[in-house]
This record gives sequence, C-alpha cells and structure tokens, in this order.
Amino acid sequence: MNQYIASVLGDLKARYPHQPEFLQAAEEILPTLTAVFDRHPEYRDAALLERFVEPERAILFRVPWVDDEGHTRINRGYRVQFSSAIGPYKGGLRFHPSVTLGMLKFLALEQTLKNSLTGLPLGAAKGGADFNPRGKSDGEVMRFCQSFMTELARHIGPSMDVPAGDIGVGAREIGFMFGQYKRLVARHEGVLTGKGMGYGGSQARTEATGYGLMYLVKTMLDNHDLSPDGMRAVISGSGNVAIFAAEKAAQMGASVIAMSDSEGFILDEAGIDLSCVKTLKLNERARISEYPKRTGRGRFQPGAKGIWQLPCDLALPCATQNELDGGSASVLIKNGVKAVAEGANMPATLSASHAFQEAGVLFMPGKAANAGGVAVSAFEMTQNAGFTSWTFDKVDRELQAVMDRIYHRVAHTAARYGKAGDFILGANVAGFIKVADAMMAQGVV
Ligand code: NDP
Ligand code: 2IT
Repeated sequence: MNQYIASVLGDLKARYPHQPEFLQAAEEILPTLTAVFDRHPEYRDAALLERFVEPERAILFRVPWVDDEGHTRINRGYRVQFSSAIGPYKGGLRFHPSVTLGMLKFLALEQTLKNSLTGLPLGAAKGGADFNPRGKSDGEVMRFCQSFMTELARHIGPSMDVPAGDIGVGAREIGFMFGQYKRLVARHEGVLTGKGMGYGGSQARTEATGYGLMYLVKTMLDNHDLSPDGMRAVISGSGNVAIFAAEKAAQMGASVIAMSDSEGFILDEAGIDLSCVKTLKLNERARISEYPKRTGRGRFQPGAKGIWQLPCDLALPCATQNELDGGSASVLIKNGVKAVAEGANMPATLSASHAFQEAGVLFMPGKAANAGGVAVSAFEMTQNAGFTSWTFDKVDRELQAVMDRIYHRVAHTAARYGKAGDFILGANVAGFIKVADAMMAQGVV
C-alpha cells in the first residue's frame, strides 16, 4: 500500500470508528488500488481518493407510522447518494433492524464499483430503514412504505436517483412505494426498479441477481477447465438472490444440497426441492425450518453459519454481510471447495476471502458476481424511458452478455496489473478507473 492510500485509510478509521462495515469495505478496496495511484500521480494531486470515499450526500429522516394496534412507531430512514460520476444514483433499499448509516455507506461504496463494472451509465446509492418487516401485516408494511416514500420522494427521480430492492424489500414493498411516489408527484415514471410486470417492471428482474451470479460462475469455471455440472453446491440464504441462484445452478447440472435463513440451514442430499422453498419463503413468508415437514425430506439444523461445515465444490453466500468468516473458510478449504462467489454484498470477511485466494480457491467478490441485479435494473430504466418492454429471452441474453463481460474485464485487469487470478483486485481496479476518470473530467465537484 502506498503512503497516500495508507493516509486516506488512516483518516477514515479515525473519523468513522463507529462504522465498522464501511471501514471493512474501505480496507478491502483501497490497498488494491496501489498500482493505480502509482501510475496516476494526477489522481493524488486532485485529492481523488479523499473525494471518492465520501458520499456526495447522505439523507437521514424519521419515518413515523401507525401499527395495527393504533400505536405510533418511529423508524430511521436513509438514502446515501454516494457517486453520480458516471450516471444517476442507483442502488437498493434495505429494510432490516441492523440498518445504520455506516451499513449503508459500505453498501453504497461497493455499489459504486459494482455499477461501474457493469459497463452501464450508473452512479451509486443505497438506502433503507431500521424497520423489520418480519411479522408485520400487509397494512403495516404499506403504511410504513408510504411514510418512508413521503420523505424519500423529494430526493429521487428517474434521471436523478432510482432505488430498487435489497434485503427486506421485494415486490410488495416496491409496489407500495411506487404507488405513494406516483400519488405525490402525479407522474407514472421509472423512479424505482423491481416494479411489478403490470406497471413498468422488467422481465427477469426478479431472477437477475441469482441467474447473473451463476452465469458469471459458469464463465469463471469454464475458464479454469471446470463445470458446474455435477458439482455439489451450498447456497446460504433463501431470499431473492439465493432462490434464483439455486434455480440456475440446478439448471446447469449442479446439485444444491443446502440453503438457509437467519435461524439455521436445511440439508437435503437428494437436492433441495426449490418449489417448496419458493412457497415457504416467497409466498408464505415462513421459516426454512418448515422444509423437512413439508417435503418429508432432509433435515433442519439451527445456526445459520453451520452451513459452511458441509463439504461442497461450490459455495455461494447469498444472505448477508460477514456471514462467512475465516474459520468457516478454513473448513470449506479443508473440505475441498473449488469456487466461492458472493451473491450477497461482502458476505465473506476479509480474512475469509484472503484465505480462499491463498489456498488457490477461485474467489469472485460480490461487486462482480452479484452485479446482474443492478444490470437488469438498468435495462428496466431503459425500457421505461423508451416506453417499451422486452421479452424474457432478450433480457436474459443481455444479462448473460453483461456477466460475461464483467468476468473478462475483472480477469483481464487482474492479469494486466500482475495479479492474475486475483479477482478482488481485478474488480476493484476495473471498477475504480472508470469512476476516477469521470471524476477527473468533471473537475473538483
Ligand atoms: P432477501 O430479503 O430476499 O433475503 C435475505 C436472505 O438472507 C433471507 O434468507 C434472510 O433470512 C437472510 N438474512 C438476512 N439477514 C440475515 C442475517 N443478519 N443473518 C443471517 N441471514 C440473514 O434479500 P436478497 O436476497 O435480495 O439479498 C441477499 C443479499 O444479496 C444481500 O446482501 C443483498 O445486499 C445482496 N444483493 C441483492 C440484490 C437484489 O437484487 N436483491 C442484488 C445484489 C446483491 P431471514 O428470512 O431469516 O431474515
Ligand atoms: O446490491 C444491489 O446491487 C442491489 N440491491 C440491487 C440494486 C439495483 O438498483 O437494482
């Protein structure tokens, strides 16, 4: 790490000691940019890195709503508009009790590089609230979403900032938020992505992140004389990303033997029955522990992290940040894992990702591996702006092309910087250079 990068990182640590996830993301990204700054002294002269690590804007607001018992509740809402260097702000909304400003800064920083890597004109943002949708009625979720959007609406717009879903925000929440936005501004416009098919959504947006993850994994495996066909796959989570990663992995011939939620995991050596998981998690909002009772197969074990003790060839963490630590990585390596790709954002800790790299396990970071979701969000924006809609096959083909390009861009950049196979460095550098050049061209803003 050169001195300039070390000093910017040191300043961040001193300034934001209460934002551990943001510091963790910065610590993963900044040291990998050393060769870039060595080659571009003009970046340093323009204080480019100091500007890059600060969000352009962060909005905090209260979200008051009334529960079914008539009690007034208050949550904290946020939108972190991190970078508009290469396009309008773009990124998801997360509703989860763990949401804080620091958490969203980490996600928005990752999103900045991810969106750049797609090759599409997308800036980056992230937002959400410390609201827990679990156990809330549809009416409570609707009132919360309406209150959240009443404030957020004044900060977003189709060519300014276009939110989407993330943890705890799916089709239901996007629908409620879109309805309230439309009521406030009296315009039917593409201000959110992940909308329902009947009112401006895109085919394949629901599947995009999980499918895209497997398209990239397949390309990565192909380039190393491996194939998903016949692999034993373990996929954490059972939400939007995990379910469609599992679906595509199975279509590619892998046997998905385990999935999880925050309470534990299911193991089914016959291959997970995905239609059951979809019914449980997407329709009924139930717990994954119900799976053995519903199918008469497999077993449930409490403790989400236990999933990494299972021997497998392919590990896809698709639940949440820091769910796969150094200890779990050692077990996976000992059990012979061949490839790990992050469907979630930063699910592997720094020590886990480095352990995989040192052991020669193919490791693809989330900002490359899970970029299919935001790429199809960009296609949804394109369709909305052109007042048209594409077929599922067209979106799926375009998604495959984007994921293929991302893999090659990441692998090529790593090799060009003398670190062939280091996809963390490849993704960070390739993503960063496009943003940095755009910032240089636009002056001190
Ligand atoms: P969902 O809300 O649909 O599903 C989240 C899943 O992760 C659930 O199974 C949930 O279990 C589990 N989970 C959530 N929080 C925790 C936790 N603290 N500990 C253990 N398990 C947890 O979210 P998504 O599938 O959309 O998102 C999953 C990940 O993928 C996130 O990191 C997100 O940022 C990332 N991502 C999402 C994209 C998208 O398009 N949706 C795009 C790119 C990345 P439970 O039901 O018990 O809470
Ligand atoms: O982390 C992510 O990339 C997302 N949650 C999707 C963002 C988007 O705008 O589709």
